[in-house]
Amino acid sequence: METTATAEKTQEAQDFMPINGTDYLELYVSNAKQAAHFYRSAFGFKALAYAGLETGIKDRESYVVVQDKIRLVLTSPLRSGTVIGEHIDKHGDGVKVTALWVDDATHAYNEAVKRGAKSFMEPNTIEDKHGKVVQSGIHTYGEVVHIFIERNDYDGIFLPGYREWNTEYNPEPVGLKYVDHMVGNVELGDMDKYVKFYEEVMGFKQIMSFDDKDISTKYTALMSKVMSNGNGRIKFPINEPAAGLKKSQVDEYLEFYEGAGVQHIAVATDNIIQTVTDLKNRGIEFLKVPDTYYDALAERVGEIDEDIEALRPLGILVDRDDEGYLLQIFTKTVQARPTMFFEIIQRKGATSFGKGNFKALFEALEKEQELRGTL
Ligand code: TYF
Ligand code: FE
Repeated sequence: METTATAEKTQEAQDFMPINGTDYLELYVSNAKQAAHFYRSAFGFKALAYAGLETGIKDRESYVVVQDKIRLVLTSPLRSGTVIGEHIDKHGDGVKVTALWVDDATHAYNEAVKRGAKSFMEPNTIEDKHGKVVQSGIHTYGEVVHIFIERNDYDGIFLPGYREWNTEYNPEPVGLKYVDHMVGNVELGDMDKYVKFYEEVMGFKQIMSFDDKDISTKYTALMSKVMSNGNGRIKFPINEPAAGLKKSQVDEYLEFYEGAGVQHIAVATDNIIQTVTDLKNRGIEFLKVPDTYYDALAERVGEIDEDIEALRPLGILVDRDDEGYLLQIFTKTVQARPTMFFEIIQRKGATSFGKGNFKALFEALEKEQELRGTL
């Protein structure tokens, strides 16, 4: 009994910042109305909520779309000279907020700030007739922020301040379930600073690391460390460019985003063949690896449930680790600048990130860079 209680206490003490999952991701974009249409039409999200002129907000407009556990907030300014407008002018469209669902947003904030986090938003309560939400926020790499959302006393559609967004146009979902991980690109030399940030300020642990020996092609080199919270629901790999022959994909991102930011959002499906088929039919473009990748696949990954000949035309990649295997594929970048993209991932036991695919993937990325003349 004694030991159990002590073990629980230790566990609790270690996880001073329990997080239930990703609450929402907010993107600052130049045309939220059209972006929302894209995420509904092409990515299978449904209209959920709206805030803007019709809810009494004068300077910005937000559309919220949802697919299973994934919520995206798409926000644009409604006039010049706003903070959001400045963000878009500098970075183009991109992720501003990673909101984390917690049971106590005041506690999360106090613990983080006590440990050195820079405050973005002090704890405050927002309310409507559906209840109340406590929110708070801290800065992370670049201009990205983490907002803590405490919503245990709220049963509204999204957040106070938003109204339901009713529309008859809601294309079929494509089977996206939840955010598996979200990757940040940081400037050369900054990786360890942010590893330390996630360890010390948020109580995360480094669960994996890749260096330029694992991930180098003829041109690209990068280093990556994967940070995870206690229950594993939040995984934030961090990439840093490493010296390579030419400009790496991380360098290209940093140049066009004009600083550190979110590089890719990996979303999980439990039927990647169907999901990718649907996404392709709706015009989403994916990176393509050479056909020879599939000739060597069976030998590399062994027995898998899927027919390799079904994966080949879709360009779905496979990798195996000690615990199982995973299937993954990467979209081309999804906005004007060659910055953010999506990963579609299906895990069949594997908890890793597809190290065995890095070489083929980065060579495919370099082909895109070559077309842009940025390699
Ligand atoms: O999240 C990951 O680590 C994998 C692989 O620029 C990856 O999705 C790593 C870096 C990168 C693209 C993909
Ligand atoms: Fe990934």
